[in-house]
Amino acid sequence: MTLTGFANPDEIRARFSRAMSAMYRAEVPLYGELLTLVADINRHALDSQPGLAEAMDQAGDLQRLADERHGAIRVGTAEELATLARLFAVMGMQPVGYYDLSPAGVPVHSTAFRAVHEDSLRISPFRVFTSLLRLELIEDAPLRALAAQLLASRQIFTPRALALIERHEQAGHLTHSEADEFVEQALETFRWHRQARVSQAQYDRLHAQHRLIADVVAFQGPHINHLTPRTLDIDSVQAQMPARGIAPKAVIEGPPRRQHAILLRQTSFKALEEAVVFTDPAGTISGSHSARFGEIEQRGVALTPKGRELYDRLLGQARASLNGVPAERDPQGYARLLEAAFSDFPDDLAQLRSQGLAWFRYRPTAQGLAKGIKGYDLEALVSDGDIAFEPIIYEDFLPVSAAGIFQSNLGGEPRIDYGSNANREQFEQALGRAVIDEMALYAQMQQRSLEACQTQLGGSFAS
Ligand code: OOG
Ligand code: NI
Repeated sequence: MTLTGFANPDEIRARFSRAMSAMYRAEVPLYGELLTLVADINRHALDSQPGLAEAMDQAGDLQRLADERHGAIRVGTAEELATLARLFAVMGMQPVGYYDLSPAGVPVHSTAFRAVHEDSLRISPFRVFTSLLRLELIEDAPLRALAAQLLASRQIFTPRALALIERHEQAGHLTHSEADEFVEQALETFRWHRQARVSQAQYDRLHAQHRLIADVVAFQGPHINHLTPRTLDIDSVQAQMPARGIAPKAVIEGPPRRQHAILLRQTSFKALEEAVVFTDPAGTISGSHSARFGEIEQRGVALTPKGRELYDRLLGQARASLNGVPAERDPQGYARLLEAAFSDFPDDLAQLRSQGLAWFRYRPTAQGLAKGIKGYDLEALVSDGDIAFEPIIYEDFLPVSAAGIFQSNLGGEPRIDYGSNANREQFEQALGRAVIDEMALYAQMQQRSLEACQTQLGGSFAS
């Protein structure tokens, strides 16, 4: 606790993330099993790869690892989304990026709430992938009306949570005891509700339109649908999951395995078929709903727009060479296609840097500090060993991967063709503000590290 009377937003976020994890662990026991597996494998990776722990420690990436996770929720209305943005702001989380999932047959668009500054990310990188249901993509008008009416009549925030959000906006901070209460109250929004707000018949109609619509509309709130720990070796976790009673999806989403991880690799598993109670008289009718799942991810270096373009192109190439056969049918074959396509992507930090494909954080070495250099150019300082560089970790998500995660957890139902309906403007209007461009954030991080080098070494250098 600090000496001031006010709670630090980064601390509130760290505590909220821990509280969410404890709640999800109690609700979804398989998540606890997954955490144990990931911790074992991370420890093994750190023990067996010389230099890894030190490199991660240097980058400020080691301390946050055990506590690192993202979650996901889905909301139904503009007001719910805008209020969530205000709730996350109390914890120093802002909306970053816009993701359109409609091309994958999922009627939502999304953003990720997260901290944006490296100092805050080091304290807690907790992120929440947040999707807004797009009722306008549902063609069945009576069903659309039912969904709209159900959404209009629910309140997903507790009165006290709303009061504390307002308090934070007016005062600019919360006291420690208000922050304690805020964490407790905010958590209520993400809790699972066994009692549905619809009859069995209504649930069936919503579900028949799209499982996701039933999930968003039929319940009291946007239950957290997964929490994802970060692993240092996703292939080992994937291989060891079955022995722990966890059946992962067949294919790891994202780039192939590499010497130097780029962006994000993810795999998920279906966690639960949950008992629910419908509103039919006397609550006699009960059924089940499956929404909540587990996921793991491995994060690597963030790519520049040029690197991202190359990634998108090579991924597209690998997928095109599947010739329409689902990757799940031959995971090994797909892994080979992916590796072949990505042989065109340099797998060497110096190359990634010199070709401008990835973002890096720079810092003066002991040698550089001892010399106290002035006026050299950055490349000379790097090649002389006066300045070192390390990868900036990717903090965001990937739309193609997210679509794969959505699809595998929605089950094998036929895909609805919503076409491509990106509408960032409409999303931002609902959100009540613009989303932040993630590339600008990475560029700022890199730039701040260069400026810190200049301050520490004395003088300035051309970059
Ligand atoms: C979100 C799916 C996307 C990820 O990590 O890409 C996602 C959802 O199912 O609500 O979590
Ligand atoms: Ni996820």
